[in-house]
Amino acid sequence: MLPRAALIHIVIIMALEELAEELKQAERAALATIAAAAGIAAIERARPVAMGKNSAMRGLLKRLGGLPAAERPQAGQIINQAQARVESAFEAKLAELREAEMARQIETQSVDVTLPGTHAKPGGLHPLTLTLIEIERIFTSMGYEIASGPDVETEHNNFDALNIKPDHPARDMHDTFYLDGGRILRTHTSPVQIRHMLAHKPPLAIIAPGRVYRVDDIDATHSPVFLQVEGLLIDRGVSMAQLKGTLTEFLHAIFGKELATRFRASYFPFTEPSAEVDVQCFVCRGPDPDCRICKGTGWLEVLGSGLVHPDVLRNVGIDPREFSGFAFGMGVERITMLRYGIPSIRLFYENDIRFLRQFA
Ligand code: 2U9
Repeated sequence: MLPRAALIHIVIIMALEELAEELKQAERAALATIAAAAGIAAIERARPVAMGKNSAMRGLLKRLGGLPAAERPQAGQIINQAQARVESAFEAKLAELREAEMARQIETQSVDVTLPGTHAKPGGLHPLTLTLIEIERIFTSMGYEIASGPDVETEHNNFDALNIKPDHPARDMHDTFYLDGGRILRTHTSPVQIRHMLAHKPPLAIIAPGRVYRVDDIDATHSPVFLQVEGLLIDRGVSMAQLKGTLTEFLHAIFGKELATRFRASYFPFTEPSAEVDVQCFVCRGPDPDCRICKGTGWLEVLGSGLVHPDVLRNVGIDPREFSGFAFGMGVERITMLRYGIPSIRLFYENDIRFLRQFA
């Protein structure tokens, strides 16, 4: 009979040998799995098997507790060394497979640098912008400056200062967008001229292009938002003669010299006398009772104008005995429709590329 101590010793040696044998097998199996992986997907699938929490090697580490304390450090070290060999084999194989994959991609995927590129079509300016630029060019060439102001205005600047009385139909809720705090969306760009006259002494000559707002249902010729250009010239001795000369010059520049123009008496609260301006119908060029463009009149209305009302001058501190002036206004959509033969105002806002391309 062996002494008890010797027996224990033998049991320990056997346990160690068994562990060593299992470790060898686990390492061999892990290395074989790694070596057999034929692609990146396969090696990634081998990762938990070779070195995951539930791998055979990790299982051996858990069994260290069954060994006497004196044997544990050495046994642990042996297992860790084996695990390190497996991990470095794994990383080497992964790098090798990645390199192979990259080489395969370089081999099979090629860029044909001689192929034509994708062609970016150049854009163009919107027809309203084209007309606006042309109007601005004509008036600046005559010495006018371009002025601007806010879209949100006071009732005073938009109405009172312009001699539009509180009972005037344009003040009606149906025409004007009223905002909180007594403000409104300007219904014309005239308040820009009011602001300009308050800030500058005459003589002055400005045009005021900008967006204006009116409560209106949309149809072929109406929109609740549209563009206006208004003009104002104040000096000593300004009469209807200068107004007529200036606007005739403008209309010849924008519609062509061959079309006749005419001035018709009219009424606006802010001008006196007032005149509306027509150009000869560019379609029928004369009274053709069947013409649908001018409705048989032979004329197309394009501008409103007049001599600035003395009360309007007084409202901004200009003495009407010393200075007089003329003013005019036009709708940019209307001018653009006539220039290009565009049948509906809606086309300007729909952004249909087939429409817009024709102006590029
Ligand atoms: C001041 C004094 C007078 C501007 C004017 C018109 C006549 C006119 C319309 C044309 C078509 C508006 O877009 S439209 O609906 N405008 O008929 N506008 S005189 O008169 C002014 C402006 C400012 C200080």
